Amino acid sequence: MQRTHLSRPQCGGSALSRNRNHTVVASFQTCSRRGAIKVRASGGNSDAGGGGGAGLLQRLGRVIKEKAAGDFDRFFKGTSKTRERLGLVDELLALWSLEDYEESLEELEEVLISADFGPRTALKIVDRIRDGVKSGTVKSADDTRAALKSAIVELLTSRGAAGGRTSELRLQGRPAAVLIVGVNGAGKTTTVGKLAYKYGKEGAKVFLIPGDTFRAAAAEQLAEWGRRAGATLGTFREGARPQAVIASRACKDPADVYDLVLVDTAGRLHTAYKLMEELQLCKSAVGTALTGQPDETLLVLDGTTGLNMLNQAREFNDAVKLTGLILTKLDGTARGGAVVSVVDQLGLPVKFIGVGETAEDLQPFDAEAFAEALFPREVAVAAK
Ligand SMILES: Nc1nc2c(ncn2[C@@H]2O[C@H](COP(=O)(O)OP(=O)(O)OP(=O)(O)O)[C@@H](O)[C@H]2O)c(=O)[nH]1
Ligand SMILES: [Mg+2]
Repeated sequence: MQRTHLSRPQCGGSALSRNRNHTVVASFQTCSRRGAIKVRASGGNSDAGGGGGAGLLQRLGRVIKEKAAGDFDRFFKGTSKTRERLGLVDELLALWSLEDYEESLEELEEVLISADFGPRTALKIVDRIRDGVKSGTVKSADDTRAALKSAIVELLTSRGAAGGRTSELRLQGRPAAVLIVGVNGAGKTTTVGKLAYKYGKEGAKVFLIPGDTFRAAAAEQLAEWGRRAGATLGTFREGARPQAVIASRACKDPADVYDLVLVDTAGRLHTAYKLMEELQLCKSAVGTALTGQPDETLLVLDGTTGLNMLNQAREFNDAVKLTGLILTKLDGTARGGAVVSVVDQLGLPVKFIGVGETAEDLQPFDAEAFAEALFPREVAVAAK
């Protein structure tokens, strides 16, 4: 089937201008086989659902209140790369008509694929919208946008035994144990530190196991996080193997007094067989040192990675059977669309998102806020 590719560099550009209300207006110019169009969305003081459109800041404020998701501004920014590409969705919706919805859905599928959703997940989303059109629930561009968001929320919340709307960790053991895994530089140690801070603040006594014995600076980095979070750090001999460190007595002792044991591990390529085998030993060692399996085995994914995170998740899941994901660096030029694909295809829930480098920059994952951030109703910048 012949497909028409929409891409911003070929088809248009954006411009900012001021309207009579001194509101800065973002307008995107696009071309398509249906002719050139101009999608114009202005920020004002009236509600987004009305013609004038609420200012971006107002809308953000509303979502912050509704979701209490912390610093939504950074979360919003965090989907920037994906959102940049999804800007084309606005253009598509401006052209939406029931008569040629098939064409629009094909283009929508292309846009979703280009925004890192991956072909299978993009197809699934579009199929759900098509079902809505056929059953008469999706008639207009607004309905389509709503169906798009709810398809994404559904994919993010309904898959997997551990799915559901809560991002809380399931911590039942005493102490509960959480194993943190991921590729190099994904943000594992930082996330361990943030988790230690979060649970410490909630009253838990937290013990940190430095399972990264490769990098000389790794234990010191974890020790620094331990100081910040008020957590205790396990000790180890230089050159020790990580599984031995995890299983060692130094780490066993805490079982009596600590509520939560967080195990940091060294970064490893998901394709490095030997290192993945070692990770399996680390997981068994948690069982030996503490009580059975870790309560959670969490994969830390760098949010700027794009669809390659699906391969990473698949390999780590095969090796150590993950229970959830933590998506980091959403404050940067993240490509959040890919995570929808990971959740959809592996049935793993996103537990937390990282939105910065400080101890407090960890937020519970909120699927609805995420979908809202991907598809804001309009593109506008309120005047100062
Ligand atoms: N902006 C931003 N930076 C982050 C976030 N999480 C981690 N980082 C940064 O990413 C870099 C790598 O973080 P680490 O925690 O050391 O990553 P790691 O996975 O432990 O790395 P290795 O142990 O070397 O595999 C550091 O500079 C962190 O400050 C985040 O949510 N936002
Ligand atoms: Mg590390």
